[in-house]
Amino acid sequence: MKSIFRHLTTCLFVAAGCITTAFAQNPIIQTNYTADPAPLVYNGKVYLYTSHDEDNSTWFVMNNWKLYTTEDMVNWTDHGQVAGYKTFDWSNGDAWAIQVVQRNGKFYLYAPVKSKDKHRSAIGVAVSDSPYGPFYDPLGKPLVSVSNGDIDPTVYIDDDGQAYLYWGNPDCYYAKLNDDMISVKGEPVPVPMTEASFGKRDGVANRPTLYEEGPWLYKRNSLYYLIWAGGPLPEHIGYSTSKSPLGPWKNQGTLMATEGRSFTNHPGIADYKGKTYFFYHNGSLPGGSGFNRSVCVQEAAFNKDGTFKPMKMEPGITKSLKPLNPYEKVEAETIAWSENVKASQNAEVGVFVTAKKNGAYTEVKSVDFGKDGASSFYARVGSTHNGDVSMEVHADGIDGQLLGTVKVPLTGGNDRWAVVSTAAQKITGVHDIYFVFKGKAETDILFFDYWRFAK
Ligand code: FUB
Repeated sequence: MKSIFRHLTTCLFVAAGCITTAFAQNPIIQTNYTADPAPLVYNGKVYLYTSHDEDNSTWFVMNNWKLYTTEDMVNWTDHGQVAGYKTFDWSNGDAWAIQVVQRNGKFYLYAPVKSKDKHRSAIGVAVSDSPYGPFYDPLGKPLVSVSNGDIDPTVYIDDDGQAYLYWGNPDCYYAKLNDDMISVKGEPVPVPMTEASFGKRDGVANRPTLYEEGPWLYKRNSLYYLIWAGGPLPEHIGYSTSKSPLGPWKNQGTLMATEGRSFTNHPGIADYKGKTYFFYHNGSLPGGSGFNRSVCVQEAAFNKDGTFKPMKMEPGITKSLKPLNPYEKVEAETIAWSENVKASQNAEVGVFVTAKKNGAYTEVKSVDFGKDGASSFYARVGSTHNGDVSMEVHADGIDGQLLGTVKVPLTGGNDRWAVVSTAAQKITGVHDIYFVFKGKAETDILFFDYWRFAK
């Protein structure tokens, strides 16, 4: 039996016009509210950087950026916070939509944050030797600062090595980046806001076109795409194409119409293992709204002339691209789907998950036990409750075959952990695995850091 929430999620998508029998994988992160997805493909892995909407927000309360990775497009590993507005000494808030790009083994994080001096957003750049951070600010000041609308930077490095930075709301600007990626060539250039480039909007003097914000620059088969969030609110996703990264841009209409319980949307796109994936956000988690958003992904498809086939918000990707090995340590925060589980991090173990209530669970897809199967199961867990706290391991559903149950001891906090184990029921081949958390306490039933099976 699948849970009510999961059925509801699927029904939302059905109500939105997509009839499907597949169970939802969207939104792909359920353990925190995330927005403004910015994928980066590097060394065979998708690195997905996101904004982070604080719980119960009634405004864009966003302090840091999070990183999730996958190699199979269904199980996402939470790497916690990789940077925040405090990365920039000159900022005092508003960690809004970022993009990270890689050049010559260094990672450049372009970020709009509020400038203490200007009392408005400006765009900074932070650098790291690793996609996981830590990122530092090499400039100690904004990279660009031209207007009140300096948000939503996107960077594309063209085949000839020239990097382009686009950003802005309601005006859109571009600048060429120097090879150092932390300085611009010349002055930023405003993109002409014409009907031919971005469609027509009536009645708003400073927004004559549909372009609102959130540009994402992308190239495919020599065609450049500027994908953007379009107005009026609630936003849709529109896009424009050009034969040059500097335009002129040709409006190509709507890529994704308005839907999904958030008045903003924000595009990100990545080519991975022969497919093109389109990332966006909506408010589809429980408690979701325009300020409590969640990132989603689905495959993009193109017409022969290079235009996108328009998309609706769909349940997402259900088929894993690569089986997961249960005989190596797997982080508890590697998750395909979960309910009533939050992810957090501390100095002791890094990122871990907390089961918020009895019956909370996480699911990991396509776990390959091989021909022989496992004989035992190990997990690092902890709890602040005495007695009757346990974690059940099921195959193929929260009520599927019970592979084992581990008792979770009172360790006294999420900075104190115990490795527990149990004999495992034999299972062979590929299965979806569910960790179901049981306990009588009202909240914070248990903490879970990692797991593995042994043969
Ligand atoms: O996340 C804050 C703002 O909302 C972003 O800058 C916009 O693109 C919209 O998603």
